[in-house]
Amino acid sequence: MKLETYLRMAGLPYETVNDGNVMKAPKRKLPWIDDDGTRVADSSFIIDYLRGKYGDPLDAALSPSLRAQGTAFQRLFEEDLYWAVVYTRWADPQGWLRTRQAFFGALPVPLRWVVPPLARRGLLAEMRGQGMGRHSEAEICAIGCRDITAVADFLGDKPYLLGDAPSSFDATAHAFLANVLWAPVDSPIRSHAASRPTLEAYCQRMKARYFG
Ligand SMILES: N[C@@H](CCC(=O)N[C@@H](CS)C(=O)NCC(=O)O)C(=O)O
Repeated sequence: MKLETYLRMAGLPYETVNDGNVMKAPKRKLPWIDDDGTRVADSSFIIDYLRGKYGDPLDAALSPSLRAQGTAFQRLFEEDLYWAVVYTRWADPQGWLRTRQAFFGALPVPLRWVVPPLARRGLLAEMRGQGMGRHSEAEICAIGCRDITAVADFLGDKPYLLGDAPSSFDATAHAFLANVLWAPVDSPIRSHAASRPTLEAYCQRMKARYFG
């Protein structure tokens, strides 16, 4: 969603191929792109590549200070809130029911029975390796809620994360906030995000502008 948001923000045409097959991906993670035969993996490296090839219509005018703030919030989303969201989707039993259906519901039997527990085991092991998986549910939700508070306080009444104009950092912010707010997985993190109406308004603004 981050990359699709960026592509729309930058006005770059694209076609999504959503076969969910990470084994074809250069780094065994999604997303990756094929641009006229050039394969690039990882959303941030893809955006760097696209900037280099097609120009930088979004961030060219950002001051170093704004860039630094954008980078710090990007890390908050991608390296911290990410793992709290992984917990709500893959570890929490109610969230897992939703995730299993959404990710694996279309698989034929017996894959539909065999693959989900293996994938879940892998995600739980990654969570533990990263460190988030060692915390209690209450602690993980407290971490996620603190991230949400920081984003909402920083966004304030601004239309976009860094001010009046959208920047590439909004691609990350929109992707993560909309996923917390709108994916059908209930959690204290989601309730906390919903309690800050500027976040919903921000996601609606981005959706109307780029996914209208
Ligand atoms: N830093 C990477 C993160 C990519 C990532 O975590 N992708 C997940 C889906 S959201 C994935 O492909 N997971 C499959 C796996 O780990 O096997 C990026 O922004 O592209």
